[in-house]
Amino acid sequence: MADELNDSLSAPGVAALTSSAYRQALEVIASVEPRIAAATRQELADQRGSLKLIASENYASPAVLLTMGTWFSDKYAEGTVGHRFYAGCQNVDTVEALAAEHARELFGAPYAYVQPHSGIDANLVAFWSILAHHVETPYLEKHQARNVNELTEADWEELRHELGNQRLLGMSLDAGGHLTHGFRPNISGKMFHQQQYGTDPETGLLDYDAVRAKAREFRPLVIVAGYSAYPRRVDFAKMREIADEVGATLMVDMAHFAGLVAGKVFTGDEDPVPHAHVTTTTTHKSLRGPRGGMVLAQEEFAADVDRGCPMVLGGPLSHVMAAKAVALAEARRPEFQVYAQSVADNAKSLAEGFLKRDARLVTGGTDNHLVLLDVTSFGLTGRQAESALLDAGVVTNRNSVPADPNGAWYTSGVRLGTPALTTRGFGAAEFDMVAELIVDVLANTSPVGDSKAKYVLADGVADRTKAASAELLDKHPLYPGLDLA
Ligand code: DSN
Repeated sequence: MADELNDSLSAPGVAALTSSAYRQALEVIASVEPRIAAATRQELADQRGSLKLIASENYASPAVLLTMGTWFSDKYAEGTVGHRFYAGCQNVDTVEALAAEHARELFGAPYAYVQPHSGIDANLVAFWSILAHHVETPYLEKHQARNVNELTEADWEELRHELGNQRLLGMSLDAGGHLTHGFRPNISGKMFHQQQYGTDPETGLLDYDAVRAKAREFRPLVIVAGYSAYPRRVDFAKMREIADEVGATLMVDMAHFAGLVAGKVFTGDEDPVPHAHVTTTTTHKSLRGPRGGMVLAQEEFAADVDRGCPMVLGGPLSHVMAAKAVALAEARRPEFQVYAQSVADNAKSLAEGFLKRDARLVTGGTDNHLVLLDVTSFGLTGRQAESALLDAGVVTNRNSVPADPNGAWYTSGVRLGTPALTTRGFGAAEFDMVAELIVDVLANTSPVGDSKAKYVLADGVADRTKAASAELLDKHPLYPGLDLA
């Protein structure tokens, strides 16, 4: 059972200490703004009482959460370890160096940059460091300039034009890619000439020959691999081979599956870190850390990645870097590997639970932490399914399926992930029951007229789902022993 987080919280003394810490913290907060204290209590109650299946969410340990609430929040520390633009950063240096060391050791990465505040920040740092590496640095060298301030206005205009005319090839949003992988409305789709690769229309699987053909034709500077809603593993060795063949830099965004990499579920060709030139991630999804981002890089990109601040970032969030260090230390424990394997095993059980009840899954299954349920077989849009499930206490998010006829707002799918409930200790049998509850809700939901949003959930279904969920949730309480009363 992968509930080591709950076990450690229930250890003698720890639950009492955590309860006392939070009770007192909430009293202090209530003395200034009681409504925030009340909302904080309510959020815990809501999270405890619902089936959280959002694939990008998790529950961080109390040690991680408590680390974020300190005076490190008050410190400015622009720059890098030992090289800051502000005085008095010796303790921030300790924190940042430790977080980076844990990240390097955990992922076997030559270099780790732990300052990005989020996933999009991490991707922006990666994009600009790749541009700096391939475009800006040679340009400066050609003009014998140390930085852009030493260029003439005309040179700078030319460099700006070159920086803004590079090509990026990423996975399309409806195939499971992310907004930041070249989606037109996102800055990544505006700062690069972008093209997208999709998945095979029959199988829904990545077709490496098609990616190779597109790369040969388009000759991108950057190929982005990684996904937010693709329920399968990726062969990163093959993606690197394609990148090398066309002289591109391979950037992998492992935000969703970093926990599976850290937990050694994805190894060899499925581990992006040794294959990518630059790897980005968030720290709060399957990795189970604080909300934030991180960039890992091969040595040749380290100096450029290190310029994240001031290139695209402001002052680092030192309190969050401290919490990253704590979370990464947790992920280096052997129990984390047990957790990560359970996340993948549970996703398989969830998928099988759907398939045996005749529900339709994109790609026909999963081999990572998520399942993409095509809800059109229930006669619903993703929006209707998401809302009906929420009425029944099941928290999910609607998601496009490949070539989605309902577009990115209404969608035709619901994405479900196992990281959060696995942290609570749910196992394969419980995930089979979760599939049963979801199929029951969707089978009892009907669209209203032609609306893509309105629906009716049959009487009694929400109540019976909540009652059945409550039994599962009570068996695996969130933060057991944490008592705010
Ligand atoms: N919002 C995240 C997700 O849900 O996948 C990605 O940015």
